[in-house]
Amino acid sequence: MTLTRHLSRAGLGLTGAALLTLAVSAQARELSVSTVLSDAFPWGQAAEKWAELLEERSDGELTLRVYPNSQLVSGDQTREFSAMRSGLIDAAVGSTINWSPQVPELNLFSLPFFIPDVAAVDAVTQGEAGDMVFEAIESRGIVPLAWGENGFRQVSNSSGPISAPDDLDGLKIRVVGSPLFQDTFAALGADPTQMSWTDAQPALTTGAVDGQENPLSVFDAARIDQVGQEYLTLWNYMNDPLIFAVNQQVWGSLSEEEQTWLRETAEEAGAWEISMTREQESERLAAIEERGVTVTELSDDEYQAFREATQNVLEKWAPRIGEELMESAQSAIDAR
Ligand code: X2X
Repeated sequence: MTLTRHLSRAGLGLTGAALLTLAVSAQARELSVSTVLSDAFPWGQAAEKWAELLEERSDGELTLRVYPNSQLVSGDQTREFSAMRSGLIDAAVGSTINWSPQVPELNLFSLPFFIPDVAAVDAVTQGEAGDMVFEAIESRGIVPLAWGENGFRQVSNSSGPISAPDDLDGLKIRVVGSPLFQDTFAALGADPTQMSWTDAQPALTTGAVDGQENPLSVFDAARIDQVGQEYLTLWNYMNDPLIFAVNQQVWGSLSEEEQTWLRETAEEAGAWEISMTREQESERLAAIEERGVTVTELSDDEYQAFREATQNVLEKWAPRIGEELMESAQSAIDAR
C-alpha cells in the first residue's frame, strides 16, 4: 500500500488495477536457485520441479528462479556452497561432490566402492547418517531441505575397455571437486586431473583427457560418446546424491508458512527426481549402447579387485569424514 500511495502521490496516473498489480508484485518474493546442470538433465529438472511446485503451493507469493550451468559462480561449481553461504545465491540443488570442499562429511558419498547400491543409498540418506550429514551442512550456515540424486557414477574413456585397475594405467581422467577423487584415481594407477564440468567438455573433445566419470543420465543427455568416449564401464563406484538447500539468513527471513512450503516442495521434487533418475537408467543404457558405445559390466571378482585397490583411500579419508558418521553409515549399509 505504501508503494501505491507513493506512486499516486508521484502523479503517475496509473489505473487502480495497475496499482494493485504493482503492490502485489512488490510483496511476492523470488529466490535464486543455482544448479550445475540444466533441465536437459534430471538434476536441472529437479530444480524446475521445485520451482513449479512452490509457485503453485504459494499461489505465486514465493517463487524460485533457476540459474543452471553454474552461471552464478562463473562455471566454478566448487564455489557454489560458499556463494550460497555468503548470500550471493539464495538456494541451490547441488551435488555432494561439489560441496565437499566446504563440508568434508559429504566425502562419505564419494568414497570408492563404499555405498554399493540404491538400497544402501536410501539406508544412509534416510537414516541417522543422513541426519548427521544434514547437521554438518547446517553447522556451516546452510539449511538443507531434501535429497535428490544424480546417480551412480560410471567411468568412460576413449582408448579401450576397463575391467581391471591395470586398464586405467596412465589414463588421463578428468575428475571433479574434492581431492578424494585424485586419491581414488591415483590408487588405480590413472593420471587424474581436476577440472570443472564447463572445462571438461572441451578437454574431452580435444583429447586433452582420455576419460571421465559421470552417471548414465549425464553421459546420455550430454552425448559424451560423441566426444570420443567409446568405452563405458558400469562399476557403480559411488553414488552422487543431490541436496536441496537454502541460505540460513534467507531461511530465517521467511514466515513459518513459507518455510513449510519451501521444505515440502523440495521434498516432493526430490522424491520425484530420485525415482525418475532410477527408472530411466535402463533406457539410457540401451540408448548409449545403440549409439555404439562398448559397455563393460564387472564380474564380482573384478569388482572386488577395484575395491581392494582403493581400500587405502577409505582408510585415509575416514578420519576427515568422521569416525562416528562412518560407523553410522556402515551399519545402515549392513542392515539394509
Ligand atoms: O562435474 C560433474 O561431473 C557433475 C556435473 O557430475 C557434477 O557437478 C558433480
